[in-house]
Amino acid sequence: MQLSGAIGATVALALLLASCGGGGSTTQPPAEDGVLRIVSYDRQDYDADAYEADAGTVRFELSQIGVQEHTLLVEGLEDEMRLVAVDGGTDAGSLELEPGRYTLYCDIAGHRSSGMEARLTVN
Ligand SMILES: [Cu+2]
Repeated sequence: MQLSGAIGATVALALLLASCGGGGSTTQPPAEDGVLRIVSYDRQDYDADAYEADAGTVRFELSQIGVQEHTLLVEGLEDEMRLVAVDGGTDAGSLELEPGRYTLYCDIAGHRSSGMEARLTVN
């Protein structure tokens, strides 16, 4: 009785964590039109912790909800693309990417260190 109660509580906790948006281990694929749409929020986070795309020309679109300005860069490719989203607007760009793992981040002071970073897996 006590044991099954403990298991039930563990399952409930796992379900709660899994359903909790934003902080999980979700991987967001590109939209149907092939564009990888990324939303940034005032809580200094993107809408997913991980994204994926197909190798070749990867098209990015950064949008913003809230009042803070946010950017999107790919680590190591900062000279090739820097998207800036401000005042609810969007910014778009593209990169030629080989298969591999990349890191996306916001370069506004303090944002990356407070968690504004995400993985990008290119297949
Ligand atoms: Cu930011």
